[in-house]
Amino acid sequence: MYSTAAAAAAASSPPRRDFISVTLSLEEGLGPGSYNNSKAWRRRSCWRKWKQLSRLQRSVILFLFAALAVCGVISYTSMGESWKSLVNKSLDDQRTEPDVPGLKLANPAVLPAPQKADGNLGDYPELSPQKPPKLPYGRHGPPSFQLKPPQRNVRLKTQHDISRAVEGPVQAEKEEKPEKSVISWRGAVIEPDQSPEPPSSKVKEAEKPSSVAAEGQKEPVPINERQLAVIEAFRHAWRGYKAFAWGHDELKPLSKSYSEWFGLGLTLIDALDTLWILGLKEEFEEARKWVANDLVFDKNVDVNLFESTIRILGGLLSTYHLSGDSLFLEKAKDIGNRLMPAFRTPSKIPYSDVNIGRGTAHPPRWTSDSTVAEVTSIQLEFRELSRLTGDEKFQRAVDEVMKHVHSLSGKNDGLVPMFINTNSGQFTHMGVYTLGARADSYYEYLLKQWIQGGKKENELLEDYMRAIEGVKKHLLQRSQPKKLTFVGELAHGHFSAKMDHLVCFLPGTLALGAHNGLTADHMKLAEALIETCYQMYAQVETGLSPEIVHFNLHAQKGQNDVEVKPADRHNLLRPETVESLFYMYRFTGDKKYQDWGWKILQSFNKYTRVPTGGYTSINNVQNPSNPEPRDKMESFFLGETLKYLFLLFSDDIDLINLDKFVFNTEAHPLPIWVPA
Ligand code: DMJ
Repeated sequence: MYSTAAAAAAASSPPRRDFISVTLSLEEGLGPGSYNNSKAWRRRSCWRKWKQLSRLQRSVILFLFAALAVCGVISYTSMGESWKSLVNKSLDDQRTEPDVPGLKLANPAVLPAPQKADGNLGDYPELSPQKPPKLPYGRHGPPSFQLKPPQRNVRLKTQHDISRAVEGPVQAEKEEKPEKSVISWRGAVIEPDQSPEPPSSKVKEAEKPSSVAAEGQKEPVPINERQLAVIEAFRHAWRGYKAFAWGHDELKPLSKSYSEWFGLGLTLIDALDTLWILGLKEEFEEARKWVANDLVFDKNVDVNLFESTIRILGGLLSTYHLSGDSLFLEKAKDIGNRLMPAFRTPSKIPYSDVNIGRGTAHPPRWTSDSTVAEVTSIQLEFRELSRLTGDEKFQRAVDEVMKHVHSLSGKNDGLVPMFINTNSGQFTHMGVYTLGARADSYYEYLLKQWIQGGKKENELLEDYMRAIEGVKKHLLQRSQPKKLTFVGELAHGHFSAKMDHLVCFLPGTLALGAHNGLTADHMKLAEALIETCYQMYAQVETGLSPEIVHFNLHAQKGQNDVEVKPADRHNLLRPETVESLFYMYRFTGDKKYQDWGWKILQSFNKYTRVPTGGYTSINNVQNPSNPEPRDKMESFFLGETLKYLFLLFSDDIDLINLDKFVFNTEAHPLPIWVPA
């Protein structure tokens, strides 16, 4: 049934205007007594009415429907876009303005140098800032990290974005009224005194790395030929270690055996994060298995507190950060706890040795002194362990050492003697000042702790700045004939033109300080010193540096700047020069530093490589026809030397970004704490 109005309309069939069909429907629906709203009736009725329309009317209606549908789709899409941009905007508002430092001048060097977040969030896994711990490090607290797993096997020949550590967005620090200022490398006036309070040693809540994230989206950075050469060298060294020394401390590549120092698989642990950074997945997995199944610290063995901290604790912590694998944190906690008895001394200055099975500690047999560098170069690791575990005792113990040393008399313009007594807490063997063995990493850790803690611990910075002034005043000299700037030693007022290879950490540290906003002079000095360190290789017959050199202060015909004494002409495959080359290249982009590193690698390959696997220390860098192999590959060759070479040859500043990581003195990268 349908209404009379509809019938009339159908009968006359005049050309209709578009609205007619609507009118019909209304009449139908509202017609008294004619109401039938069954589905079938409605379908029939509509169909009839449709049929009654002219072709033109139908076309117009269809056109209108089509137009409506198109409008609907368009407005839906644009709403989606504006919704997305709204959401993005609000996310952007929450995060720091992206600012990736360029390779050449990576940081404009203004204090407080911001802890830069990479601008391209797409590079990283989802950023998930973590809950800031309560008051562990002063007002700002430690940073949150999100870290990537190795995402390639090296065979792919890409750097991908393995080991690129990511922290949550970082807020630029608040500007505060300067009290003291320093002129930065780039000429800006900087303000080191960011916080009136030193960080609290109270750690109440544990900090964890973020879970391992998904594949990164950034274009992989291809591995270049030089990096491949480092990987090849590493594999060669690893092959020897695996075949003849697996699970032992050091490889003896000539005798195809091993030596033990602590009996804790030192080389394997030292090499874990290098394996990760080089992208050697299979080897990493194998090594991980050994750590999981065979690494046991419950052993009646004496270990050196410093060496086991920088190599084992440092290596485990950095591997934990890079891989996100809690196995490494568990092991780090275990060794950290076992090292704590070292601090039970009358002065709280730790003993040099700890029995990690018995929980006892003692100084060396012949003295109750500890080495200054040793007791002041365990801080980065113990502080990080506190941050991760929430257990304040680790940080408290090492902070106390630093505070104590800060307040001690007996320094010479910031330069420290080499020994400190564990009973009295006083410096001993006064009057000898060096940046070499027994003092070196004291200076390195002053700066690095300051960086690690977010540049707030002013005493550390003050001590560092004062010490560098002390170096300039007492230890810097120039050699003849090439006028190389070098760091000598001072013994009871007498200058000695002797420089350990160990001192070659200094250019890198100075450059790192300049990058973090310290004075421009430091960068200039770094440039001069790295030239000298390179000459310690270049002026020697094998192209490898001896352990110690003496510089000529007076020009003599036909003489080099560098002199080597018979007792000092060994080379232990040490890292310090390539370490500094890495920093210099990162901060200046000057390719000469890569070229120098390349020459050094070639010399290592020529004179220290053992054909059956591994590399060896040598006794005589001055005799290319017989460098006298020593039959020992130190763990730091894999932990440091090859790692720094690999990083030196990389143009990817995110491959261990120096605004996010600080390397411990064994080249294990630890996160920089970022204000929460
Ligand atoms: C490493 O164990 C560390 O770099 C330490 O700071 C100094 N000695 C060796 C490398 O030379």
